[in-house]
Amino acid sequence: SVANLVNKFRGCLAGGLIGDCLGSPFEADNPISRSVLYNFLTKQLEESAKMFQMFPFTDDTAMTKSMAQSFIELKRFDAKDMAKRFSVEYFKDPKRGYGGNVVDVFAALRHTHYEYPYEPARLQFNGSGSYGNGGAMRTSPVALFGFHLSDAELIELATNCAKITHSNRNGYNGAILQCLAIREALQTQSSPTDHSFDVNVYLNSLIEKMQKVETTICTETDNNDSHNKSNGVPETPFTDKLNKIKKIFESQTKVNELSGEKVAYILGNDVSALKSVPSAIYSVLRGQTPIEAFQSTNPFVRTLYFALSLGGDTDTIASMACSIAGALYGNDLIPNPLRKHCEDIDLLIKYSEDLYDLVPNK
Ligand code: 8NA
Ligand code: MG
Ligand code: MG
Ligand code: MG
Repeated sequence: SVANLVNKFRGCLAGGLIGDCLGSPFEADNPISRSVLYNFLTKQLEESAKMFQMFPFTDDTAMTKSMAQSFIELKRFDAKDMAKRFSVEYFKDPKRGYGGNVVDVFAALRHTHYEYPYEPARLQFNGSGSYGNGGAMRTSPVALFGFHLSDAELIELATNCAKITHSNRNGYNGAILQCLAIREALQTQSSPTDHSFDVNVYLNSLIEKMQKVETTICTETDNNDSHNKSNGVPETPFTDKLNKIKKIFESQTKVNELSGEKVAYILGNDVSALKSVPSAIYSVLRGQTPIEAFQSTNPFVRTLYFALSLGGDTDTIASMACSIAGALYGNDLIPNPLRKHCEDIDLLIKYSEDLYDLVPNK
């Protein structure tokens, strides 16, 4: 059993919202100005602000909310219901900064009355499917709803949820990795005094699981395996990135040397899942030790700072990083001022508690 699991559930959805809302003003800044970022985050952490500027959420949270609502109302996974919620939400409120092509999936889903929830995504990009990070960015409700599932069951659920919009192997494998990273965080007990945890144990567990995912080839459902094999050996791009991260964290000197800009160069910071999910995970691990450019003793704040400092797809990378960090450290470690800046924070907290109530045998 995990101590204070409900606090971790709250931290996960609150963290994801905070990363999205506070990351979106920097989206596409490449590289991001260090002084602008320093001043921005310092201001949002101000306890005694007279007025808390409200930052709207973007597509990341809009889709996360639809996923959570579907699980909470049906108490099970239903692809048609989820597809319908994505699409209805998009047409109700389209200006949330959705990805350039995923909007075609929403239109096709509506056109076919959600009868074939996986078909439109399969047809994207001439049949190769989207490898964007849109499947990964919204996966936190899967990790919460599926908290009690076996790895195999959780992976299957994450895959089926992602494939409603992302049928490319790297698109849904990114969602699987993000989902596993959150579940692992929920199961990790950080120290109650200094919030430390064993980075190596955490990474090794993810590497072992992801290697299994990437070397197991599914046949009929996967429309792009042929693009991802050389000489019959499946490519393992996510596992390779995790191993790269592991190498970096073997030396604290190396970790201290690497600025956000350098990490973005090594791991990526764009809208593809492959070049954003590992970067989010890196940011969480980086939050374990002090950051010279932004002095904070709070590992959640350090994670947020570092994720933003990567530049590029900042809302999505910060959202994914902070949902993992929130799941690790719990809601109580998230500074109150940060949440006060975010649209719909109370609703996301409510959803996290509703999802917690659905976990059996706690
Ligand atoms: P998506 O499926 O439209 O993918 C996003 C983009 O990735 C596409 O528009 C393509 O440019 C590219 N792409 C994906 N798959 C392929 C492929 N097989 N071949 C060639 N190019 C490909 O949408 P998504 O849901 O994955 O996107 C999520 C991202 O979009 C998030 O960062 C989210 O915040 C949003 N976003 C919006 C803006 C904006 O200002 N509108 C900017 C960046 C990101
Ligand atoms: Mg967004
Ligand atoms: Mg189904
Ligand atoms: Mg984004």
